[in-house]
Amino acid sequence: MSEYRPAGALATPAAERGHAAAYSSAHSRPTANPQCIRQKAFAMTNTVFKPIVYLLHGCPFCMKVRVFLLEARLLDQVDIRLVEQGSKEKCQITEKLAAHLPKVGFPTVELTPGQYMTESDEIIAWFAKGAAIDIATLPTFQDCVGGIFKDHISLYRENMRLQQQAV
Ligand SMILES: N[C@@H](CCC(=O)N[C@@H](CS)C(=O)NCC(=O)O)C(=O)O
Repeated sequence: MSEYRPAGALATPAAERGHAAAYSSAHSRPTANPQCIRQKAFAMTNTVFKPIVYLLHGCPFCMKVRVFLLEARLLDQVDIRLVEQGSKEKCQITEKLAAHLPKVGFPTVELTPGQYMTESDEIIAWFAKGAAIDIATLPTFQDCVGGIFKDHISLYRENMRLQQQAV
């Protein structure tokens, strides 16, 4: 499993970014000059992939991940895709994720292109490790996990059990 590195750590050094930007404005048309081709490839391969975080509205496990990202100040390092239960978008995303996962669930994160992780606690641990954050030092997250999320999750599980008994 590759490690998460905050986007700032992955970004191209400023001097190189400037070089790439200068190149793209000065050489917007294709050219056969090998030096230009090398520079163009450099510019194209240095885009930063933001992990894609798939969340389901109202899901307590998804909210736990979101509160962690918020308090850890990592929200701008990820691309959040929030879907509604029963929506067409949820069906499309579930279909897309099913090609990569034995069982689709929310939250799910595409960590790097084609590499997926489910399970809220593992997702949180992966981001925390990559950003060198000790989750014990996040008071709002800890308060939620020990309080409202715990209650919400046990109600959610009880509701699921009751629904299964009813069929
Ligand atoms: N153990 C998982 C539980 C995740 C879970 O049960 N998510 C529910 C939503 S709250 C889910 O994905 N249900 C399937 C669905 O709605 O399609 C975690 O911690 O991430």
